[in-house]
Amino acid sequence: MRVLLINPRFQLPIDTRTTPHLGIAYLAAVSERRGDEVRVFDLDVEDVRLTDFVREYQPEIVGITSNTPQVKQGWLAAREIKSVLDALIVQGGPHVSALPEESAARAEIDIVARGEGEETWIELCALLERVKSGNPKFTTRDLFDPASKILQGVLGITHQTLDGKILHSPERPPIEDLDTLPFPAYKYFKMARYTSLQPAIDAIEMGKSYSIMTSRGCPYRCTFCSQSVMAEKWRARSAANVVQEWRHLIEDLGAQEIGVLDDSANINRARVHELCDLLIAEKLNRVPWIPINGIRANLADEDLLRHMKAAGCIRVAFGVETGDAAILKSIDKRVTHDQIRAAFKNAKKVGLETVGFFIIGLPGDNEATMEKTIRFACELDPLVANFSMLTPYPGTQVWEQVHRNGGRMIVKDWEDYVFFEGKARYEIGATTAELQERKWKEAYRRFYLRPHRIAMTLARKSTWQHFPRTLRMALKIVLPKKTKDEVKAVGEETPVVC
Ligand code: B12
Ligand code: SF4
Repeated sequence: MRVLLINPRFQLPIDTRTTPHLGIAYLAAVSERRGDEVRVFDLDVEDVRLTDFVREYQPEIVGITSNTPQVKQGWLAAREIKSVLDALIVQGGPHVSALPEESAARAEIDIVARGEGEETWIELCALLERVKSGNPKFTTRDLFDPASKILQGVLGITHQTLDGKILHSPERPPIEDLDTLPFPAYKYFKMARYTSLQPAIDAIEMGKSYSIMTSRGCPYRCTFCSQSVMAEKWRARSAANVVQEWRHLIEDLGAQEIGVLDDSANINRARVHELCDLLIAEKLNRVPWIPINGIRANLADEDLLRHMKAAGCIRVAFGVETGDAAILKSIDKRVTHDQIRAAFKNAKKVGLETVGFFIIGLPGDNEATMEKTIRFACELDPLVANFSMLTPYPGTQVWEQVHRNGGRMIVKDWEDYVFFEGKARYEIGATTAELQERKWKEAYRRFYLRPHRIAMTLARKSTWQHFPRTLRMALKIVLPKKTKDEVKAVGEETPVVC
């Protein structure tokens, strides 16, 4: 089977980084293992037209990934492909998992794959191959004839039949043993065209950066987090399997920094200790790594952090979210401010750099609670404080709150569901757009323009090594807010947020 996997175009207006898409890399790997011919087309880095590529390659099945800001570009890519040939188009990813009917109802999308995708994807590839093989006159329409039972039994999909009915098959259970998955197939990506995931490397500009995911899922259900559209069950790869991939990234692919993408890597501390032991024993701790999305503060004790540091980790992030105890409770973060204080203190004590993620504009936020968030950020004083204005994503509890309790979305276009700076995305009650925008700006100014922070920034080697970026960051803090279009034009950068 000729398989094509697409990452639709979507460069963040605030961010010029591009990284290979791990979900696509996994789908490529399972297709390769099935014996398919595979191509990856990442519209963020390609310089040929999609239609030209498709005309030449003639894919039989196309998989398109989509988070919320990408979904419209995903539909556009699908339309372009359908204008050239009749390939089966499958759309997957967080956005369509939250709103499967929206995509399934579109003429250019044949099937929506909900949730974790590897098993659904290879099942669809195998099914298509089987149906096509005995039938030279096959068209993709044949699959959607209401009388045909071809798609029956494929778990985790949504599609529209020819008579206009949208059908959802039952959920697919999450993959139990993640060690059975092949390693992500980066060989299908034009690696030289990607930037580093985040500037973890002090000495090498645009060093080679790779990602790894050592566990999937999250047992927590924070009300603002899109993790809720994916499997709740937390599953981890064995330390040995992770280290094997780690070695492959460093020794075969030349990784100079590694981003650990787990939602909550430290749910099982014993596993992290085991992983650290192996990284040290196998001398893989020479390459810096960062758990970029943060680890759980309530599970980050001094011992664990010290071990992580010895194993090559250079920086840890914690989702702090708010300085107000009642809001912290209301977002179901299941952590206390004292646990967060202890985590930052311990991380600094063992010599790790720290990042704090803070949210301005959670439901219930007002001037006083936002003030507490800014003060708490200053008290914790991480190396990087990242303040984002809340974006309610479909499928999250805050999305429901906004739509049920008289909130108002300010952004209307899926493409605007990004953390572009300076503009509130929604308002509800006392959490007005004006207040969010004012306090967000104030948060950055007050955090970074304290005298010891200015001195610290000037003293850091990386400030001067990445001077253009540092300057852009500094301007973000001191200049008046830009419109979205102006931000898009500038291509400003921000610390990692996801
Ligand atoms: C790393 C990461 C980033 C990185 C890199 C993105 C990249 N190129 O991969 C950076 C920092 C750049 C980033 C940016 C953003 N991110 Co981000 N990011 C992540 C993170 C932490 C890991 C992604 C990942 O690799 N997952 C592992 C792989 C295996 O999973 P996957 O990609 O989802 O793919 C699986 C399934 O979704 C499915 N699947 C996906 N596509 C397809 C296609 C087909 C055909 C099939 C069959 C199946 C399928 O199968 C795959 C394998 O199981 C996720 C959280 C998470 N746990 O996934 C958030 C997450 C994807 N990000 C999110 C968001 C909101 C963003 C931003 C919009 C934030 C912003 N700054 O404004 C931007 C958008 C950037 C963009 N260009 O589109 C949300 C998405 C919510 C939504 N409704 O779309 C998530 C879910 C975080 C969260 N919990 O809220 N992100
Ligand atoms: S914010 Fe973190 S801990 Fe909370 S649900 Fe999302 S991934 Fe899990």
